Amino acid sequence: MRSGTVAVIGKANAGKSTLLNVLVGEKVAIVSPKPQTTRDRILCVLNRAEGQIAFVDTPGLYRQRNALTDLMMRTTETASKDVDAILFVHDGHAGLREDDVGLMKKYAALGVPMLVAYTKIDLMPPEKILPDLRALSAEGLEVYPVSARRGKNLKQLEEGIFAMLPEGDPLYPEDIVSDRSERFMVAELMREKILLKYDKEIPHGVAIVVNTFEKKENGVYEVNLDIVCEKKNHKAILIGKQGAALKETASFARESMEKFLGAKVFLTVYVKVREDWRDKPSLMKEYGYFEE
Ligand SMILES: Nc1nc2c(ncn2[C@@H]2O[C@H](COP(=O)(O)OP(=O)(O)OP(=O)(O)O)[C@@H](O)[C@H]2O)c(=O)[nH]1
Ligand SMILES: [Mg+2]
Repeated sequence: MRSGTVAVIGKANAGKSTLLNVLVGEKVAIVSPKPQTTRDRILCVLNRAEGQIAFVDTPGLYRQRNALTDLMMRTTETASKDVDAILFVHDGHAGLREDDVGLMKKYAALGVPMLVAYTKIDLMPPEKILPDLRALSAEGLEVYPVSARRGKNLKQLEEGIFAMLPEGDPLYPEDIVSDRSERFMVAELMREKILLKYDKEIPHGVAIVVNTFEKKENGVYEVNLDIVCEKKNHKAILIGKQGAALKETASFARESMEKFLGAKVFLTVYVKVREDWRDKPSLMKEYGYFEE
């Protein structure tokens, strides 16, 4: 058997979390069309007859802009160390630039085996894909063209990853899919719906604080959470006219939580303002963003 840990690295919005959700067959990380969706490292585990892959999803590589993104980049740097292999995810549809290749080579030089998942090929005509694959191979990179959305070439990718891992027994119990709690996922699902529903800086300036997460005797989950935003005018937009926007977003989130938990959810949500919390380490810590 082979087993080991694999850091999943790539630019923001490349499709890392989507690929992991599809590979492990469960929603372990939220996904959105906006960059900077993932803020924490998330461990998720894939068990096969060949062995076990423990993936570490990471925040996408992104220009630093505040204390939060700075912490996110450090999280990714740390996650790329002390692993058995790196899976570099590249969004093929976004094009292949010199700095993309530079970034791949930087991680390939870290001294652990690496392969490139060239993803979103479902959005591309084959004549666009082939030259990129050739260019990457010419740089000495091992590359797999895949589509998480269409489930294309994932088996080959998996085999490629197993081939990089050392012989050994599984590192994690086989019934564990992710190291994150239900409470964490519920907060993340709320954040995911905010990423999908609101524009510009609003979702990036949101943190979720879960005040209550409790399963009642009748099987219903009682969830009470705060949406913390960083500006007064963001609060007004989040709530909307007579609370309509918030009501819609919360009900969208509740449906997702119910699907995830497999039970009814009674959700109450409040919006709070904490001016520029993303630049205040003490508030960041309060909201769960700190160095482990
Ligand atoms: N068409 C298509 N879209 C994809 C595919 N994989 C991901 N996407 C979309 O790409 C967007 C970004 O996906 P994520 O999985 O959130 O990307 P990420 O790399 O985790 O992003 P960060 O967490 O922000 O770094 C979402 O809108 C996904 O639906 C794919 O294989 N095909
Ligand atoms: Mg992600």
